[in-house]
Amino acid sequence: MSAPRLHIGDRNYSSWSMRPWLALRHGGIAFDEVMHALPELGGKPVFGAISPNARVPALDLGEGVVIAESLAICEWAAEQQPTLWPRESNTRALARAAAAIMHSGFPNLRNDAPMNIRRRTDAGRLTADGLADAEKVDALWRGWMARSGGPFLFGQWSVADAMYAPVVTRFVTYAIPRSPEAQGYLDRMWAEPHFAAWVDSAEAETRKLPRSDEA
Ligand SMILES: N[C@@H](CCC(=O)N[C@@H](CS)C(=O)NCC(=O)O)C(=O)O
Repeated sequence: MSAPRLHIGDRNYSSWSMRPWLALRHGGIAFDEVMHALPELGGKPVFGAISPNARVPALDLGEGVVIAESLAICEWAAEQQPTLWPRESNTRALARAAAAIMHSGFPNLRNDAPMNIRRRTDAGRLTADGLADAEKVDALWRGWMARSGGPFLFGQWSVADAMYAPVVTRFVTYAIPRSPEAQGYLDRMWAEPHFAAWVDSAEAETRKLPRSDEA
C-alpha cells in the first residue's frame, strides 16, 4: 500500500497546510507530500481537482478517499497515533476545544496578519480588532499552560499546538506584543525540530505572493 499523500500550499504562506503536516510528522506517520502554488488574491479556485473543498491541505489516502480540512486530517493522524492528543480525558477535551477555537476563530488576526514566515515587519498593520484577537490568544495560551504546567499548551506537544503553530509565526513576523509566558511558548515552539524543519524550508522558498509581501 502506498503512503498517504498530503497536498500542501507554499510553506511560507499556507498556514492551514502547516498544521496537519506537523501533526503527521509528530505522529511519526509516513507520508508523501505534494506542493501546490497558492493562487494570487482574487484568483480562481485551483484546487478543485485535489480536494472536495477545493483547498489545501488535503490528505489522499488512496482508493478515492481524500480528507479535506486541516483539523480532520489532524484527527486522522491522531487515530493512527493517539499520543497526538493528551491522555487524560478532561485535558483531551480542553485540547480539542482549543483546536476547534483556532479552526473557527480569530478572523481579524488571520485577515490582518496573514502567515508569512520569512517576513519581519511591525504590528502597525493590525487593526484594533486584530490586536484584540492576538491578546485573546495570548490569554488562552497562558491559561492552558498554567493548568498543564507546559511545556506546550496541554503538557506534551499535541494537535492543539499544531493548530496554533501558524499563530506562533505571526507573533514573530508582525512583532505582536506578547506576555512573557507567550514568549516562552514561542521559543519552545520555534526550537521544536519539526516546526524548525517547516520554517527552514519556508525560508528556502523563493516564490512571492505580492498580496502578502507588499501589503
Ligand atoms: N478550513 C480549511 C481552510 C483551508 C484553506 O483556506 N486553504 C487555503 C491555503 S492556506 C487555500 O487552499 N486557498 C486556496 C483558495 O482559496 O483558492 C482547513 O482547515 O483546511
